[in-house]
Amino acid sequence: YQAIETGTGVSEYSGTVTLGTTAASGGYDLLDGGRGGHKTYDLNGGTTGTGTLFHDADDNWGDGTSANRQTAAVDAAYGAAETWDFYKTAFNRNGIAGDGKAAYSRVHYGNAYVNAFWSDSCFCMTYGDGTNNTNPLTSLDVAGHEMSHGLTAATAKLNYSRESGGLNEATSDILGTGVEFYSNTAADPGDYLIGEKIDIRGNGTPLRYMDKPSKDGSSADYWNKRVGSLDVHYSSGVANHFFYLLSEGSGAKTVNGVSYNSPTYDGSTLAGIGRDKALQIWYKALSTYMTSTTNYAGARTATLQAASDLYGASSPERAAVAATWAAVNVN
Ligand code: ASN
Ligand code: ZN
Ligand code: CA
Repeated sequence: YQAIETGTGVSEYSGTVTLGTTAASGGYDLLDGGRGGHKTYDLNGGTTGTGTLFHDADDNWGDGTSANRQTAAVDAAYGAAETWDFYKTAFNRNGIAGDGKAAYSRVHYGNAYVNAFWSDSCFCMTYGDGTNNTNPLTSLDVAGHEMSHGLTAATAKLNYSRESGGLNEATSDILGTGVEFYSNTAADPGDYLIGEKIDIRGNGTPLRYMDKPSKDGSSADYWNKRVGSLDVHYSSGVANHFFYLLSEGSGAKTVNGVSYNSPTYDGSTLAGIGRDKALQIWYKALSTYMTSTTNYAGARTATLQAASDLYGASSPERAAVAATWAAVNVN
């Protein structure tokens, strides 16, 4: 038994945060015993193994800049903790696999590596330092996205190609967004944008937009019979758009100071049922009805069934799910 200590971290993207740590060797390890024993490791430019577990003398971590190598670790550890807490609070789920066991995180992967990824083989997530090694891919929505690839692998096991791959990617965007709204810090309030903090495009624009996915220049707003031939990060647009519309409705709307304008394929006007219910429906569909080969038509069936289970077969929520799939041309 080791006591859970409370450290303080100055993150790059989420402000000053508290961190679960563990006393060790006259200082503290970045090991969160309160959330399954999640550990955060420094790969120090390496691309294999675990590098070294982050350790600190006084339990004050990072300084909010990428010049301090603890800063990316603060964001990664915070992201894993918030995602853990979101799964527990929203879904009563104990960790990715539901068994109370933590994944682990690795930061400072490679040199100026502009990506982050989940690996089922290590049950871990890994973050590059981004362009010039100054834009680590450790923002909260990205961490929640990567960790949620683990959740999908532990539940529906959606194949990472064709339409099921788009649904896999969208699930990570949807749950990563759920984490961001759950955390909702002043530094990073919840939004329906993906990667708005990491400047991956170098011009300040987000990686993806859920209200109108085609704003990224590549993603699909609506289903068509060729959507499965797109990269999975673009075919995800149909489900991301579904999630936005089901949550917030169509047309112009401002949430947490960000303005959206979401169109519909069929010209319908949708009111939205709220993000909390949309998350419940998606999670239940993912964990109960979707399988490795679920496509968009199957996702429609799965979410309709989930809405019936949660709210009733004649509920307005189930009717909203049907109307929202029609609004992204899934019938
Ligand atoms: N960051 C990417 C993702 O999570 C990595 C990949 O393309 N698999 O989707
Ligand atoms: Zn992904
Ligand atoms: Ca976001």
